[in-house]
Amino acid sequence: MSYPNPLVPGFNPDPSVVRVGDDFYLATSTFEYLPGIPIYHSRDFITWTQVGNVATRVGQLDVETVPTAGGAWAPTIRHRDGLFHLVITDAFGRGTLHFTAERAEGPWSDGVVFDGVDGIDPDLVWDEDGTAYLTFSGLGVNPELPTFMSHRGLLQAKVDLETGRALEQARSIWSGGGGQFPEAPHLYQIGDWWYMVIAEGGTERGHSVNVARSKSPEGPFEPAPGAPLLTARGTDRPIQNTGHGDLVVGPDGDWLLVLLGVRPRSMTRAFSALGRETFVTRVSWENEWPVFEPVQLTPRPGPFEYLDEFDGPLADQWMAVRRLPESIASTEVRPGWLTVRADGSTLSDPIPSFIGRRQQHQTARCTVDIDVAAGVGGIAVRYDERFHYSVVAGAGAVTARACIPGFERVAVLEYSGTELQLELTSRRPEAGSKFGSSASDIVELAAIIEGNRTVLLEVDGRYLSSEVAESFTGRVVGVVALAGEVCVDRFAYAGSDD
Ligand code: 6LW
Repeated sequence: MSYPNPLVPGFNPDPSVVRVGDDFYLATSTFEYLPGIPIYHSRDFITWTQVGNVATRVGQLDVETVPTAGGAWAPTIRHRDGLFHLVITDAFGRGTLHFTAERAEGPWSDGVVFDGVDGIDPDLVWDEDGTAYLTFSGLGVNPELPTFMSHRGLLQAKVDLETGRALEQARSIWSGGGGQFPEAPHLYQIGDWWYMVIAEGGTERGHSVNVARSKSPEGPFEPAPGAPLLTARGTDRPIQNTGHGDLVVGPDGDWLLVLLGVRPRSMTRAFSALGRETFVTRVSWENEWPVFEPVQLTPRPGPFEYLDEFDGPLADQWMAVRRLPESIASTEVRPGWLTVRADGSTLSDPIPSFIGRRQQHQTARCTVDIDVAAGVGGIAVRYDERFHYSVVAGAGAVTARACIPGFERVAVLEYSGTELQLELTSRRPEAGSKFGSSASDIVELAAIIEGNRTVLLEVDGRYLSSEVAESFTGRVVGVVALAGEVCVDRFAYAGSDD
């Protein structure tokens, strides 16, 4: 059987997966976005449906003030005695956290902060006696500690999950194979061994998977021969930056590794518009060591479409930045419409009046049918507060704006009506394009007024890519409000990877 790759497309890095009977649940990182930490469900490992989010309430994550690229980093999802457990670092926020839920769909608990755990990328595992071990990367992300931004390899402490207290001083258990940032540990008891799968080489082109094993969860750990065991570095594979994996036994009984990667367009200098996505690869065993197949590109056949008409509560896929979507958006104020309220912010602010969903395909067209009688707003694609493109209407004009740090391009079309369609398209650069051969995509910002389509701006997409923008996230496309209130009747998305 072959599985689709990307497995979960769009901004879905640091995947962790758990099998419960015949069901699989997968969680990914969301950084400064809320709701945080989506949970995807599958039975066949092919179709993945988002069934909820872990952080749906104020206070579960402290992302209101986190810097760009801070927030929810690198979950581990596990299941034991009828309870789901998810550990994660809220980087520059609450710290390393433990959430539980009876159903993966939620509700999830408020989260307990691990006391005495100074690092990122926590993994949770239990030994035969039920002792819980938290294994993590010793990268200090607490500015109040002297270890801030230092790296102390892979650390481990026994923990009390009730109180979140570390039961011992964290011990060093491995420093990896010499690559930058040994991180993302996951521990498993398989046969006679405890295996530790880690990432190293940094989450960019140097990324890789390494493994060590021991007879005890505490070590000593013996590194696998022939590291790195999986990497795309220096290759022309279409999926790059592969690493940060989690093992699971798939539906057919074979071992699989879910991991992150990017899909850059172009050659050595290449840009990945969608950010870090979730992929899968097969695992076999030789001499009691895992052997990972290179990650193959097998996108699902397109086109992929959805239409949100806002006839009920906001779908789980909608996210806002450093706040919950319901703090600015409602489908009840005007039933059947999405109303987004402005608060004086713009897309260049850390907390914009914006809610959006992941761009999941390398070619994508998004449109909103919008009513701007009571405000100014429109459609936007955001990587972070420094990198965003938008087209908004209201107050007598349609305005397209492309912002990257220190540069802003604006195009204005006079328009005094109130109902129109705004469109944002990401398309493959055609041969001989004025943007050159290494653009990730070309982004078009357009208005459709009474059937007439006007392209206001056409810009190089590479600035909103994983290689250029500062965040660890990916593209999020949605609705922005700049003044008053704007109402959206339909949000339509059509994407393809052809
Ligand atoms: C993640 C860590 C990493 O926690 O990026 O570069 C962080 N390394 O593994 C965010 O995805």
